[in-house]
Amino acid sequence: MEGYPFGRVERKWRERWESTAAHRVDLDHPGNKKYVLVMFSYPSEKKLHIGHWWNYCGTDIYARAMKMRGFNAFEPMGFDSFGLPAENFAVKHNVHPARITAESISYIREQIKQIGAMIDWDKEVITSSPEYYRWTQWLFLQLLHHNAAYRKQAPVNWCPQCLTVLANEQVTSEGRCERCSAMVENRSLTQWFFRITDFADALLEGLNRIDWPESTKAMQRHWIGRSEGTEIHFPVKGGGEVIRAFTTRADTLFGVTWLVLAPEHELVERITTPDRRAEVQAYVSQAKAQSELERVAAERDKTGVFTGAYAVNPANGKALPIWIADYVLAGYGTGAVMAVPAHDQRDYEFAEKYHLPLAWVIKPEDGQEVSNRGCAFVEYGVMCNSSKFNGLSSVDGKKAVTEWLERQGRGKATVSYRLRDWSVSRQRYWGAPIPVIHCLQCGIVPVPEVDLPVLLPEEIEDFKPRGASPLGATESFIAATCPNCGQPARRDPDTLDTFVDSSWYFLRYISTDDHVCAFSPERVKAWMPVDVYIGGPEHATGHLIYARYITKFLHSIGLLEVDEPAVKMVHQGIITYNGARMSKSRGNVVNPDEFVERYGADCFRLYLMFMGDFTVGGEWSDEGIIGIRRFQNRVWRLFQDWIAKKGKYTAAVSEFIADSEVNRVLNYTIKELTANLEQFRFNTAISRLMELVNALYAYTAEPAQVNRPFLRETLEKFTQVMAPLAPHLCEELWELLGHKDSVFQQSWPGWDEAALTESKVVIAVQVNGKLTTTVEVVKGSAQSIVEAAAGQDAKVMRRLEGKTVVKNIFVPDRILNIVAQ
Ligand code: ANZ
Ligand code: ZN
Repeated sequence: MEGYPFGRVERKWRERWESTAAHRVDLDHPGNKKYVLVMFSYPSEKKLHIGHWWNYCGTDIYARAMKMRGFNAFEPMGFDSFGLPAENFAVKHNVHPARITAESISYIREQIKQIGAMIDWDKEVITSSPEYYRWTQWLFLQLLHHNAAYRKQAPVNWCPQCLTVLANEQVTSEGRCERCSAMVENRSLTQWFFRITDFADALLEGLNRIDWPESTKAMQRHWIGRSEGTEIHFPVKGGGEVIRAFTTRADTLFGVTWLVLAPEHELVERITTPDRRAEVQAYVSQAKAQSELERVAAERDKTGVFTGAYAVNPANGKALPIWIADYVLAGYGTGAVMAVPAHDQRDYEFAEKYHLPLAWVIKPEDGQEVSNRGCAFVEYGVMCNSSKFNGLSSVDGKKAVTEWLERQGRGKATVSYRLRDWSVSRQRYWGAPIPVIHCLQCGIVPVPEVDLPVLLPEEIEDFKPRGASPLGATESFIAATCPNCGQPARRDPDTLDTFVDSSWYFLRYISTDDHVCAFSPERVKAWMPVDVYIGGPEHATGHLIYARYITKFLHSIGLLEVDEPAVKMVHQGIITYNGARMSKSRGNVVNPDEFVERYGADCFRLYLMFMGDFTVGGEWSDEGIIGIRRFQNRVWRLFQDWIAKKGKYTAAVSEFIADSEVNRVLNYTIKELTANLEQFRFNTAISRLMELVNALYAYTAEPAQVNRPFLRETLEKFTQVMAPLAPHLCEELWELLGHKDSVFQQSWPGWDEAALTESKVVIAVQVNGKLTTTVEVVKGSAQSIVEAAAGQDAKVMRRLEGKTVVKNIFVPDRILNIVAQ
């Protein structure tokens, strides 16, 4: 028999969906809404890769299942088309980014349509379109008006290859540029920042309320890095200056034997004595050239230089030499550290190297001697050599010392964070222009909202990066009039980082028809938060922190009711090929188009999802898809058989239906799929469907026992639960069953819990009327199954020796009588 004609069927249903606007979501009638968001893609390549397919398939299966379960499921799609990925691609091919982006988007959009996903394209968002970035600029202005955006000179990450500043979140743990892998440098530049640090505690607290993978929450907690401690004031000898050091171990205050400042610390120049100046200056300039990650690497040899100055320990009046060392970071704590070599391993090694003194002030609770073991004792213990604090535990001691300092105005309890403000300006062409004007008289003047968008000029001599923004050299863009005083002024030459664009796109999806607001108040009220967000864990400390921050910011100024963007987060797994992650650099990528062409979209969907658990991933194999094609053909044949043979089946409802094996498998399948699809366990869902198909083949093998109404109902339910996984095929099957409407308009079938138990019966087997043996089978088993069981029985075989079976008389669930001569 001919196989499943996927080409014709898939084309037909895609056209039908389009002509009937089947995927249209009425945002003004949210009903039982389910906002299913998948991370949109950078159209930096002209093609979708397997990873996109994996992601979009899983998302669509979930959304379709939710729709059938009565939710108003919204599954939008868009393109994150501004920023480095798209621009670097354009630079490489020497084409204008606007052109290459437009081409990529129209190509990729068609590819996504091939997936057969339930996307409402009316709600498409393209971050590089003026209709969108107008609102990104508006968002920037909100931040500016609320003092959450500011401009300052600061040490920043500089990528020497992308020729732009990067946020800390865009530097890998090896200190490389996330986009091009070049080693990131440190530069001091005037840049725009968003005060994400104001929300550090809110970002931590919110993690307790959202259903996100624990690993991602842990990464965010670590990235924010909240640390409770004490700020201690150390007066500098012979001057009015005070060094404030941040410590988490105030209990070790009596063990401080020197202080260390970050090379960038503002006091360095003022306190350095003339004889030390040359050495200190040389050290400062080499330290500044290194990235933070290099500076704090644990395995690195610690270096430093003495400034010639001394400070006083407020606890015991001892003089403390002041050093500078590059492992102390200017941006963490206060940029100054009290060194306690006896109880901090880094300080211990530093003391050995530079022959600095050491004082033991914490001993283990068991009184063991630790001063002779050749390393610092870093654990908590009991205070000693600490005057009136002796005998206090570290925990109590930290509190007591802090309170004692507070009473004298020499310190205070404080909290430090690892998180830094988000650097958002980029010296690149392909982004949203920063909507401010620099005026000699008025300073920084925001562009009035009515003048938005500040259009990115398409006609530009050279868009390529050169170290300063190419817009700065485009006079027609940069020359402006100050909105405040009317004098000639200049626009800001930088553009916004692509992560600003993607920090709020989920709000625009529900408001693409709104030309007055970035997002409509009623819509966000009805649709936010996102119910399930699907995307990669690699965004844990980048996009996913930014999106949470912007949501919290908008909440804080009263524009959003919610303060978290997504209730639940699902990370997709990784697809490997020959054991390695698929990547262009490894040359082991598979082009999805080829397979879709050869096997159809549904087959490809099923195959991908069958490869492994959605959140884990799987290993690609070219052959594996053939097995799925066979399964699809088996399904197809089952329905063709139904059409051909249904006339032969009995029309009566048999009393054995409720007990039949196929009924049990059917109910089990529905129950399992209900849970599996909700939990993104698509691979197990497909296995269950395969089992049901096997059971149906066994059942229909004997037309005489087939009950027509029951089989029809079973085929219908099968089609319904398979539909989210293979939408084109199941629409066709639904039609084959005689329906005129779409299978996606049906409500999800329920299951009968009572039918799930596999009940066994004992059947008497007679040979020529004489009881010969008994066999135990599943209740409702077909005659053929009982015959097979009986045929293997030794006693039956002996009785039948030398005889031929004439006929079998079968009473279901009771007797099999074999008549033999
Ligand atoms: C004295 C001390 C004694 C420390 C001791 C530790 C152990 P977390 O937990 O990560 O917050 N520190 C403070 N500011 C620093 C900076 N800007 N650059 C590098 N190191 C800095 O770490 C806090 C500890 O890291 C602080 O506590 C300080 O060293 C150091 F037995 O102070 B401690
Ligand atoms: Zn002005």
